[in-house]
Amino acid sequence: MTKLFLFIALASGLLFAQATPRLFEITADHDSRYKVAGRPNPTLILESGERVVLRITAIKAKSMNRDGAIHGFVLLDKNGGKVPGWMLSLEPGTHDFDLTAPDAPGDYKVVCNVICSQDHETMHMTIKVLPTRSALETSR
Ligand SMILES: [Cu+2]
Repeated sequence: MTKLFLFIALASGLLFAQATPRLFEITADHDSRYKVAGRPNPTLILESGERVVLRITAIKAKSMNRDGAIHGFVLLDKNGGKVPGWMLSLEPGTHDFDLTAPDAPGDYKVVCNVICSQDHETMHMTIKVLPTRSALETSR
């Protein structure tokens, strides 16, 4: 009886659990560049509203840090507005960040907001947000 109850609880838990978020490995590197594991360019392609985990390894660049952060990771929309929940302070080492992609499809830019070296101003990456598959299907 207890086992049956446990089975039902587990099965319904699985049904209602969200799909495991995709994991992306990113380096905020010593040369003031973002690098995405397995990709030639620092670009991520996400679906609108998708939950993701970014596993970011931050390695100190030449210059300063701010309150222990050696790089930043701030997502901006096409008007330069900061996307809520995407203002990360990167401390040395590897940390996981649970994030949700913006709902509005389009091209977003990640910038570093810690003056990490003389190359800080060019520390960028791109996040492309695509409409969800279900949205694509209903718009056909
Ligand atoms: Cu930086």
